[in-house]
Amino acid sequence: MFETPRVLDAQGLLDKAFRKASKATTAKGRTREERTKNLAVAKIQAAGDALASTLESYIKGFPSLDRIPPFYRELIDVTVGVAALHKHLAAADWARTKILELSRQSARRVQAARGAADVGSVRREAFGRFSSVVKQIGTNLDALEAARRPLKRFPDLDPEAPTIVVAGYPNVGKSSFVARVSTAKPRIAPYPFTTQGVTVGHFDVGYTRFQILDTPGLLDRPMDQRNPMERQAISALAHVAGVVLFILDPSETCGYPLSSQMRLLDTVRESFPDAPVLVVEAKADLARTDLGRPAMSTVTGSGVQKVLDEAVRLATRSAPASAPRARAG
Ligand SMILES: Nc1nc2c(ncn2[C@@H]2O[C@H](COP(=O)(O)OP(=O)(O)OP(=O)(O)O)[C@@H](O)[C@H]2O)c(=O)[nH]1
Ligand SMILES: [Mg+2]
Repeated sequence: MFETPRVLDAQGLLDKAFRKASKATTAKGRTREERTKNLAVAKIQAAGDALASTLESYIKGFPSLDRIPPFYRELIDVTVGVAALHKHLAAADWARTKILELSRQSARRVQAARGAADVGSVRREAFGRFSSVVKQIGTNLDALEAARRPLKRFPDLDPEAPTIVVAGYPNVGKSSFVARVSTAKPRIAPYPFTTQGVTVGHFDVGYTRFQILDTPGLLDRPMDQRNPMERQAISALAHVAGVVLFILDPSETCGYPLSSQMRLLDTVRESFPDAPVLVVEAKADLARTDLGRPAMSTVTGSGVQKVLDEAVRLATRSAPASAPRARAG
């Protein structure tokens, strides 16, 4: 979703800047001294500008924290941490300003220097100060590089599109359903916590594009004990769900009793009273409760279309008769 450029570490950033500086090999001037000074200034500026512009590209590459939609803000909070990201970006900006200031100062000192040796030592000192500023933000640069990866994986959501959020216990068949009805190609595996973050798939009904969000499995436990993966699922439920498709696994082959799954369902209903919740039973080829809930099997395909149609109807909130019919893939 967010295309942030790769963030170099302190040494990588300095190498890049000093390489730029070493490319300046001649400078104009009437006298030999003028040429020596102008060349030193050119090298300092080349390094300083390279550092400042690279840092600026990092800062601009991250989403602006006060303008992003709540869902992304919360995703950042559960993955990287909004406060932490803010701190690291502020450090990068501090270094950028400091380097430009040092660059201007050093250029003035070069002009005031007397003799080639003096010019050389001013230039070396400028490079030394650049290094020390960049090294001071070394840990911030590393943190930004680490922050970039989860940001890149964030789902690309259309805020206008009707949205189905698929939720439930781990290993109940959420991804299997999403894979069956949409463009998404989530990983499916016979163990819990296969899905590690929120991903999005699409399908069309007539001319309407629907979004379907696959989420990591949720356990029935208090919010403060939830791991970052579960919190991603919760933020999807809180901020983007037009309808929640809650999947139960009555076969319990997911590894969790149905009673725990039902308790989670109660919590979801209480926590998100505004979103309609469609409760369905998965793995109907293995077991079902006969409690009148829609049942489906993503293995045989039975019931999948019906579940999707009902989710589409709730997501668009239109009358059943006029609801467009979805096509299960
Ligand atoms: N028999 C049967 N197995 C199913 C069905 N749907 C899913 N499975 C199996 O259940 C296991 C879990 O499926 P996933 O789709 O990965 O489940 P999930 O809910 O996305 O799991 P997490 O991402 O770990 O929360 C896999 O081994 C699937 O093949 C079904 O309808 N019938
Ligand atoms: Mg999954």
